[in-house]
Amino acid sequence: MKILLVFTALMAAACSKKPFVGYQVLRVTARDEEQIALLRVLGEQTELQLDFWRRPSHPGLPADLQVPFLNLQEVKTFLESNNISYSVMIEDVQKLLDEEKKTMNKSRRTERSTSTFDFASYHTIDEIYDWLSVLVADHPNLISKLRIGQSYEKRPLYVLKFSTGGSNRSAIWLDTGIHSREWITQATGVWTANKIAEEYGQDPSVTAILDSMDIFFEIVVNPDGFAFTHSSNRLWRKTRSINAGSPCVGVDPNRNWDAGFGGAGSSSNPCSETYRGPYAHSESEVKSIVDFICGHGSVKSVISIHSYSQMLLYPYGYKTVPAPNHQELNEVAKKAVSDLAAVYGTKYTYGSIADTIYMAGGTTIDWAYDNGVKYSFTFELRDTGRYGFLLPSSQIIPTATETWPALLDIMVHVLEHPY
Ligand code: 0X9
Ligand code: ZN
Repeated sequence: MKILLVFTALMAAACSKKPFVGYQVLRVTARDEEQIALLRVLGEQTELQLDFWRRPSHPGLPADLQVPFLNLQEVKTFLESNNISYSVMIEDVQKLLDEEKKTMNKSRRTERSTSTFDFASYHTIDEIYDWLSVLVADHPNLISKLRIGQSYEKRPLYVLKFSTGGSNRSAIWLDTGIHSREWITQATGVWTANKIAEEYGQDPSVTAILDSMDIFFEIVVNPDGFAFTHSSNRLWRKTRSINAGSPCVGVDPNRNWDAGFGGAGSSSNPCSETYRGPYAHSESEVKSIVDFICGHGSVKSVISIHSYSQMLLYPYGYKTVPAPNHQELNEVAKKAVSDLAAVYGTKYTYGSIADTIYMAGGTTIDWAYDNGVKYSFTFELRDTGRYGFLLPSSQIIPTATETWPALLDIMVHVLEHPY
């Protein structure tokens, strides 16, 4: 194993990609608050280079922990000596990365010969950005592309605008890819944008929505992080901004919003995966959306799409008190997850962020909600951890297909409840 490890590590280093040979993802289930506290302390040992794919929250709810090969023994011994139960969810992260690469190359070969976009495959930022132009060119009367700002590394931040006219109509905001490694979300974004375009004038709900409202859709919210997941580290989550005085790069863009900024579930340590940033809206990727939504003035719904865990969530994440229209949000979520499950039987849980997953300060939908957007939701797409962030591309179309009726339920509710 060790020789293979060194060999593959050298190979990967030659292509300047972070190798994950022998890295495992452990599913860890804490039985009480004391064990949860122990897991949190474990996660803070920077020298162990651990990465919670899913953070510990409530006793009995599993946390998923990625551990480098060289620290596996130490971590497993720690868990065993504290009687914390765990199982191995992913035996070798690199194996899944190799599979993913192989499938992508195969699709790229066929695409080159057919010049069509393969919705069933993962794509680079250049491929997605090129496709945005194609989509706009194919639907000039429905779709336009806005540039709402630029990323830290100066990539354009593009938003698709679906509109059938009017002036400053009420609007629905959708976003995918704020966490760059959640590849199923950008892929679902592409499929969904195409679906909206195809269904206008066909599906009565889509037609009714777009006959009176606009939809704005930012598919690659974190383009620097996304480019980095392709070039260097497939499991990069944060932005790519340089942190003054720290060797660690990036801010968690889902802790950077001005709603409970710096509160529970976020970190002040630039080396943490949940680093909130030096101040609220420090990240241009976040600030550009803030300015756009505030400048627009009539955004009635924000739907922000993440993975994984199969959940549909609503505010709050930074506090445990129920949102004023909690009951209404709960009913919408209930119908949405039931219509989602009706497609292939995929089960989602739903509720407020704080109740359902964990406390998190500075998230997108809490900011939207506190700024007057009554219908703020966030999805955690497939799966529940078998593949986690490395969901095979064979699941892109099924995931997007089942998510569609849930999205429509929310959008129809917004249409039918003007405010
Ligand atoms: O920690 C997060 O930011 C979210 N989980 S993720 O694995 N996608 O990073 C949970 C926070 C609340 N959920 C959403 N805003 N989707
Ligand atoms: Zn996320």
